[in-house]
Amino acid sequence: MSDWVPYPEDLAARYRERGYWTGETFGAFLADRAAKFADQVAVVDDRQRWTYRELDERATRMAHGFMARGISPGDRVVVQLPNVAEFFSVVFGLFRAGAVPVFALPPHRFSEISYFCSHTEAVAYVVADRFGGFDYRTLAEQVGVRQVFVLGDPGRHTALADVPVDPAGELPTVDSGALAFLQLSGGSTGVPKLIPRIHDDYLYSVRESADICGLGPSSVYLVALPVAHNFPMSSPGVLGALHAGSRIVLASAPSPDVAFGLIQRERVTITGVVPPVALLWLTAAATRPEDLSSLEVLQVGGAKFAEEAARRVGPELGCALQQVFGMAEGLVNYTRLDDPDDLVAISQGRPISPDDELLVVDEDDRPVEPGEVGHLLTRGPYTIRGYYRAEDHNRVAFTDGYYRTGDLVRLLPSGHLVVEGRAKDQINRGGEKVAAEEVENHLIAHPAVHDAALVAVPDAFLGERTCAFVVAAAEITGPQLRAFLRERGLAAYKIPDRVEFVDEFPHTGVGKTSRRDLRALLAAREV
Ligand code: OOB
Repeated sequence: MSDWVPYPEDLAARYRERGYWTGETFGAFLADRAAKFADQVAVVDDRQRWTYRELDERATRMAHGFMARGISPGDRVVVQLPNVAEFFSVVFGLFRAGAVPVFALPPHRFSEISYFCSHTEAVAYVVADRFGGFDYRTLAEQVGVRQVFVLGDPGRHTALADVPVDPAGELPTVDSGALAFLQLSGGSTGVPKLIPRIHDDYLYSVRESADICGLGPSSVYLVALPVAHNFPMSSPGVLGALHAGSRIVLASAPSPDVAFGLIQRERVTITGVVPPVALLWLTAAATRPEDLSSLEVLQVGGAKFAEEAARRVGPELGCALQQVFGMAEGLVNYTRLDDPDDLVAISQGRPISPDDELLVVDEDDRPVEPGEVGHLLTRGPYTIRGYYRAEDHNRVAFTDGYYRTGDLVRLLPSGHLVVEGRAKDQINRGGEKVAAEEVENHLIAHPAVHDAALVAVPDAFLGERTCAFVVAAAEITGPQLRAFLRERGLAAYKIPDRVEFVDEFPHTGVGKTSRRDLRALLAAREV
């Protein structure tokens, strides 16, 4: 059995015929744009400013360095870097060496990283020495992967700066239909799912996204969210920016303190944020001194953006709003820059491609009446056909090649979608996805926990927060349980915001724990 599910041959042929899949690979993509935009600035962070040519040269050096250190084509390498310029030299270096980056996010800890390493049989792990007060070298030691490359002070590991600079040997030829990288799914299951993307499918979405978002050589894209997330990576994100010859500006945090200064200094034209960040920016813009007049487009996505807030963006930030409803599995919807304001305020956009196939169905997979709310299923030229090494789960997550998104949507006559809710056991904590079962498994591992259920609690700022309901088997407190989860190395955003104890769980007709009743119980406890 192969590690990932390829596109059916007839569809792959169609996607090539229609010019969606062009045969370009990430390594060649950067070389081509570097030739076109050589002396333009490609990447800016707190310490550095690289032109396209410099970025290209650094990526090639990294590729040779990784190969000299024994990284071979097809090898998986977990990359966990903050928003720094070296993210690009590392990732494109790996692409050129034919290796497969596995994109972890900075908040991930032992629980997530050790799983990514073991599930992908990663041969190396790339980290920064410290970020956000956390020492990633210690984590690297606990994880115990074969090779660790460190940006900054390497401690006992290898410094990224020390990989050999002498180009030795040939770089491999990479197939555009090969696995390019693995990205994380928000997930709803006990362990995180990894998403296999190929060069052909991802670069198609990148080119179209750059076009839809109007990127060009004079655009400046601010990376406000963690760069390895699918939204800032490709919607149109940093890859869209590189495609179009735009400048990428990396922010170490999305807070107005950091981001507004960068918008003013670099004359940022477009950025993408999650709804809570957009709310913070709306509040801050009224009083902060920075000049945000260069900003043309604020993209908001990752979670539902309330209509009232959406209507404030134009008047209060002086730029256009673009809503983005995407998923790392593939499908991305955008409101278009020429859509009427009223549509942009209420809708989460329409798909990138004319070949994105969308079904809106009821509980029995029958299409709902036009305009009714139903489950969104999708397949198309950049939506995966299965998760990486997840044969059993793929049988439930995909039907006839359609990915079951777990989102409840309504389709407008214009082809735009309105996200109305969710049917998956996931909590969307301001764009950060928490799989209920994953956290429940960690809670149940505590000897004083008989049973646990994680549910969403509505929250004015984040949209949702998490509450863990626990049936205790022995004396235990909420703070003790939260500390237990931290000790197990669970990312901070997955630690329950609240812990509530109950004597037993309400059950549904079929005997499953009823999350709906638990949410109602919580609402009742609040009054
Ligand atoms: C983006 O990607 P993921 O993989 O972190 O999360 C995907 C899920 C969707 O299935 C949906 O449940 C939710 O996040 N979501 C939204 C949304 N955008 C994403 N729910 C309501 N409104 C929206 N605008 O989150 C992502 C990937 C690419 C671009 C943008 C977001």
